Amino acid sequence: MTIKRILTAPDPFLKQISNPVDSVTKEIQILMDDMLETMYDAPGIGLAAVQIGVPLRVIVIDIAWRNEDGKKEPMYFVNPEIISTVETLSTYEEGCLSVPDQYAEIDRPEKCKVKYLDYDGNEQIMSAEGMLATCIQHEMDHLEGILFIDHLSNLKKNIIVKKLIKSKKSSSKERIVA
Ligand code: GNR
Ligand code: NI
Repeated sequence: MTIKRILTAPDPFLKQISNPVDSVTKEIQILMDDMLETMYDAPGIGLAAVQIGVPLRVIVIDIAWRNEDGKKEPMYFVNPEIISTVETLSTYEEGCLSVPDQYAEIDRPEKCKVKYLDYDGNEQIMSAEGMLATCIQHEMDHLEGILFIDHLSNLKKNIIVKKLIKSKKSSSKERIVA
């Protein structure tokens, strides 16, 4: 397994729409293994393939592993589709590995039902709520080229994007000095 570099905004690569996977081959399973290792290393609770430079409709999530017991419960979603949501919204403070060190409260449907292929290529339907529902929707957004900051006002979004550009510039200077 390999830890990959995570792309960060405003990289235009993150804006593309990811392509469906034909079938869950060994190659796709290796991609999912690498995504999971990259996510645990980051550390994060979810990752979309496009974040490591692969524009395919593949997501990994583990909302359990950062709890006290640290038990890993990885979930794999290939070609996920949200088939229903409830009208009630819930608010979570979201962050994103592609928007480092920035957080904002985002409203999303509190429950969703998602259809997908699992690690073995079998079709599954899962009902999600709470943090898992939020995370699934955050990752589904990545597949459409959408970041959580795209849900904010232009004013708030611009402030964050400027900070990201500034911190990218200073970290590239550090590399030259080093
Ligand atoms: O690690 C992550 N935490 C998180 C917190 C609240 C809502 C969504 C997330 S997903 C994020 C990892 C990430 O960027 N996935 O795309
Ligand atoms: Ni993200």
